[in-house]
Amino acid sequence: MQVFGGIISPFVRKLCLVLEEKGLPYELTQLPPHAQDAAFRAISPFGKIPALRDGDYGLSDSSAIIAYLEARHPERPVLPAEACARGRAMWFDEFADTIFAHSGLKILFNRFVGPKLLKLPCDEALAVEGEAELPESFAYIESVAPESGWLLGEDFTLADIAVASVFRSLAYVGITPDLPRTAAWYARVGERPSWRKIAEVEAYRPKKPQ
Ligand SMILES: N[C@@H](CCC(=O)N[C@@H](CS)C(=O)NCC(=O)O)C(=O)O
Repeated sequence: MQVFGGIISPFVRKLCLVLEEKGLPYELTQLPPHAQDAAFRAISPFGKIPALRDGDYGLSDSSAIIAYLEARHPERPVLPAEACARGRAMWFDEFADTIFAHSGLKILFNRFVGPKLLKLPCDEALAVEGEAELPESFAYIESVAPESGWLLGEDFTLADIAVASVFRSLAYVGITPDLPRTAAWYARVGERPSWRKIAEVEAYRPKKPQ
């Protein structure tokens, strides 16, 4: 399998963490959104990252891809089978992507990815807007963060992966979880072998040719 997208994206990281948790081999081709790579564009109609190629099959959108992987490789699940828990897992995924990351990316893009990586002008007003929105997400996460274990109980699931992945992206702009239950849960996530593996990928920066 081949994953397209830069690991700094919470959605790309989420997908890679799911692949690691499932023990599925894959190759990561790091590229930015809208990259003019033909193999990538063939499977990401709007140029968004991530996208996945699996043999003849191609798909974009992290949540769609994870639903596909879960159906194709149900062993070592990241989604619970029980109906209420499955619904909650999808809720956390949706919350992470469309509320938490929606605010966080305003900051990440305008203070880091845009100006530092893509050499694009920064919209500081949008970053400030994201900063004003984030406390609501932080308060919500703190209200559901468990004293021990994971967001859905005993099993580590997509719920934990999706929310933690947004926090990891926010670290690029100096934002870390500081509410106590959230910080303790996030530290536990950081001990997962899957997380450590992705942290190594994320720490590696290929040198530019001289
Ligand atoms: N819901 C999508 C979101 C993907 C997404 O928006 N990725 C960003 C990068 S973090 C992107 O490609 N942005 C470019 C764009 O929106 O045109 C997913 O989960 O994959």
